[in-house]
Amino acid sequence: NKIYTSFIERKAKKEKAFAVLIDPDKVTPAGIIELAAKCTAAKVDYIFLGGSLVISDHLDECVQQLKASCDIPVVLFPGSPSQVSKYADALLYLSVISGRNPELLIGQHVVSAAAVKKSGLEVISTGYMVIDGGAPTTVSYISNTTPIPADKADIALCTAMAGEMLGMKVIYMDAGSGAKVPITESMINRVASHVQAPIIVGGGIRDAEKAYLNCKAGADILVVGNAIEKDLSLIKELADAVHSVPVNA
Ligand code: 1GP
Repeated sequence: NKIYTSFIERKAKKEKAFAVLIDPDKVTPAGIIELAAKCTAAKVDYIFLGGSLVISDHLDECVQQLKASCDIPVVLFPGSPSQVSKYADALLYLSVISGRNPELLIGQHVVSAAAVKKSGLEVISTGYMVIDGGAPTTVSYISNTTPIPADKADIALCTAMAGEMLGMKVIYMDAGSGAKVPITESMINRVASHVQAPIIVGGGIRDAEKAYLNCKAGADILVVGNAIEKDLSLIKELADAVHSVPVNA
């Protein structure tokens, strides 16, 4: 349980972590090498790999190439049960607890359980909560679920608490990739103040200031994908911002 243990150890020390999200459909082999070098230089803590629509079939190669190019742990963040690669370090085993789509709560897990088990991957049970990001995102459309309204912090809190009491080890609050409006600090703070599990936050974060504020509000792991695809120099800026959050915040 190396990766989950690292989440817990960091949280205990109140050290914030920065994760770069890579969509396997949007990277080339040369791009991976460049990205891995930039992530290493910026001291990125985790690389998350996945997307709502993975069309290509080179997930294994993508993971292997990342592993060959850097020492940063690669964590699968699958948009569908087919996004499993035994070469990764861990798998976020997502149940979409913000929604009421039984397929994404348990159905697809049953179908893919044997394959996931066989992969030997470290499996991290994750309560995945989609929060309204101001406009429909790919995740809200594809998951066929209604996101939690952005101003209903109590619904987010009770959803996260229920997930934690059901045994989920991590809570992922996501406004969806490319969200117009990222999750508010007040919602993050509300959830963080009553939930012990590490909290991952992502969706629509585009600058260092928002990254910093989200971590200060209670995010333990901050994820950025879209903005980095557009501007690789943001990797260092964002990582520095996340790592600069004081441990007594
Ligand atoms: C999406 O939380 C991630 O699932 C990251 O979102 O691509 O908008 O940074 P962005």
